[in-house]
Amino acid sequence: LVASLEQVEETYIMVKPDGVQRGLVGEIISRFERKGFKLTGLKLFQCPQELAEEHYKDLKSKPFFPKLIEYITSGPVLCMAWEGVGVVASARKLIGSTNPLQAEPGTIRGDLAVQTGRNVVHGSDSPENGKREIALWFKEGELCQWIPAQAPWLN
Ligand code: RTP
Repeated sequence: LVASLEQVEETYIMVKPDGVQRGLVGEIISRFERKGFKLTGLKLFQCPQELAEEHYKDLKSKPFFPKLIEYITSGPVLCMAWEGVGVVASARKLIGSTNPLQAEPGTIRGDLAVQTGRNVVHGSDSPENGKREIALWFKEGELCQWIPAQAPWLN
């Protein structure tokens, strides 16, 4: 009942190349799955330069932008779309602060990372950006709307 009164949102979560290389894909998927969100898209993908630049276009003027693009395109990423009530802010909490040294223990970055430039995972920062980023990284046929048979409270 509570859930039906709140807004169902979508967020784009991405395991960055360092997370894939370190074998953290399963661990990171598990955290969102166990929390109770619904996976609606999943793929391993080598990100082209243009897509990385579009995704991070708001950071274009930052001094670290070229290094960021180099990092994100350095190897495959795991692209995910997740759906649920309050999923955007909740996923950001599960991920933790941008600088992993400031991220709380128990968060993904707090538990698994050290450097800002190698912070293993991305999560959309607003419902609008969640929609924008899912549309940017996935084709329509790659997303799957489904009703979990054993967990109708997730619908
Ligand atoms: P994300 O988009 O990846 O979830 O990260 P965020 O919102 O926590 O952080 P944002 O400020 O949007 O930065 C995006 C990504 O750029 C890299 N970064 N490097 N000073 C630096 O070297 C620096 N600052 C940011 C990080 O990979 C960050 O996640």
